[in-house]
Amino acid sequence: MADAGVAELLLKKLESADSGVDSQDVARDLSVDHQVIVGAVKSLQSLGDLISAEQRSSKHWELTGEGQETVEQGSHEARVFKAIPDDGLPQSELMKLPSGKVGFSKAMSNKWIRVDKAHEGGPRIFRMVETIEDSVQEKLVQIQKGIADEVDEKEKNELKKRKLLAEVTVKSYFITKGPSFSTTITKQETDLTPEMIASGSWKEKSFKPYNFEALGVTLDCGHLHPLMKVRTQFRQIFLEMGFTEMPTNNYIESSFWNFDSLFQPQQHPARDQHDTFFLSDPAVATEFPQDYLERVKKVHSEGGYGSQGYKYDWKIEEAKKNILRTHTTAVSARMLYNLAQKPKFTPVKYFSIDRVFRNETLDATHLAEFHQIEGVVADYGLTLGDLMGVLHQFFTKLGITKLRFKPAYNPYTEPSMEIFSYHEGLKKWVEVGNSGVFRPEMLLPMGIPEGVSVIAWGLSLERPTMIKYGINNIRELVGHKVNLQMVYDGPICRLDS
Ligand code: FB9
Repeated sequence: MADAGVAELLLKKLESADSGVDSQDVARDLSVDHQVIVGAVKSLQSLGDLISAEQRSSKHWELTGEGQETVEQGSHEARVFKAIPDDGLPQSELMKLPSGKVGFSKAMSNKWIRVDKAHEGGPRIFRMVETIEDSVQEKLVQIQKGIADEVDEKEKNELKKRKLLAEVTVKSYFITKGPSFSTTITKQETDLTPEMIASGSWKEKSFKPYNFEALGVTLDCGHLHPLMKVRTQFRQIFLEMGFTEMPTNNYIESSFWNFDSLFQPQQHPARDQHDTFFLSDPAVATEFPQDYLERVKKVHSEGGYGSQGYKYDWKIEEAKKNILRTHTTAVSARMLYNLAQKPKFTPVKYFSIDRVFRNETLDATHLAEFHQIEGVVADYGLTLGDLMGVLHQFFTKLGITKLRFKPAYNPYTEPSMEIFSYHEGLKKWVEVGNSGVFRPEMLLPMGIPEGVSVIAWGLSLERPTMIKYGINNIRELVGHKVNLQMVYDGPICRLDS
């Protein structure tokens, strides 16, 4: 039966009804599935106010399959009673009957049967009464006839426990005439054509109302990964703050720029295999600014610029080793060195957001690589207060306003601070980054002028992304196990709300 036909039949039933009709009743009258009537209701509602439909649900009792079998064959206990001849039945035989186990215990509790355990040949079952009244079957017959009210709730629940009866919730619509009720369905136009306007025929036509709730057609197009959406937001924040993006398109870095230029000693644990990925080919870098390299060697091994240095035998072989960069601070070092080569120092604000690699223990929130976000400001006379100020400005744009700073240690910054923010959801302070003032032993060998200080901070891209997108395991965000549907469905990112 076509939906349009069903819809018109529904309207005709409604016309003759006193108040309204129930969709379940209509489905029964028309011998169609209830969902067909629901479809007709929805299509009539989309045409305007022809009908009103109010969802309701009702409960009623229905016999289960076993309940139906009991109506036809009697209860299990009645079938057991009827199976016992006058001279009794071995218990072992009785238990083989389909109703044996359930019927035996019920018949015993009804005192319909007894067991003679001393009987020769083994326990034997005998009837205790001449006739029985199968009340279970009688109640189910009453319920089946629709006179369930004569069976009290306690008895119904008893039958429900025996899985002979089930309480079924039925959802339906109570349908009434709408303000624009009509038994005929006029086709609704979806387009206003030039012909309609010219002829004036539009005046007699009804137009389908706009559905402003309709979702746009999903385009079969590319999709940005959530990390890239959040990166764009962070990039926007830095650009608004007047920062310039650093060129980070070199995952491979020499140990010199990644560690030595940052005054990180060659025996520092972060520089060995268990923390860093070393390249086998090309294993070493060969081009360095020689004069600068000599100054780095000297400040590590002998000190200088007011520093006593680390007093160890600095080796060029260590510095030449190629690695996957462990932080984007290596790029910051290159940028600051280039800045120092210019004839005149000018204050700068740099930022970077790119991948870094660490040979670390993997867990639900840490992989061997992540995206580091880094901000750097170089100017005369910058202080820790300036660093705190720029951090408040930066994190406020993320919607993070309550910050606390905790003294920390980095090989290349002094002082250093871990950055904490109060998480309203978790009701606790969580680490949101690290920061510090680059050491003179890093800046002065580059040629950065005395009096210029450089403040910097860093955080990861993955942590805020996981929080904003409600992802608990980093493997759901990046890696070969990512469900691409998550990428397709991911909403745009707004970091400040
Ligand atoms: O990102 C981190 N946490 C974070 C950041 C933002 C955020 O936003 C909320 C939604 C609004 C939430 C959380 N952290 C730094 C803190 C922790 O996640 C930490 O466990 C993991 N850290 C990474 C390094 O772990 C090996 C995050 C990563 C990190 C840490 C330090 C730096 C960069 C990244 C740095 C630096 C630095 C310091 C001085 C000078 C220059 C750079």
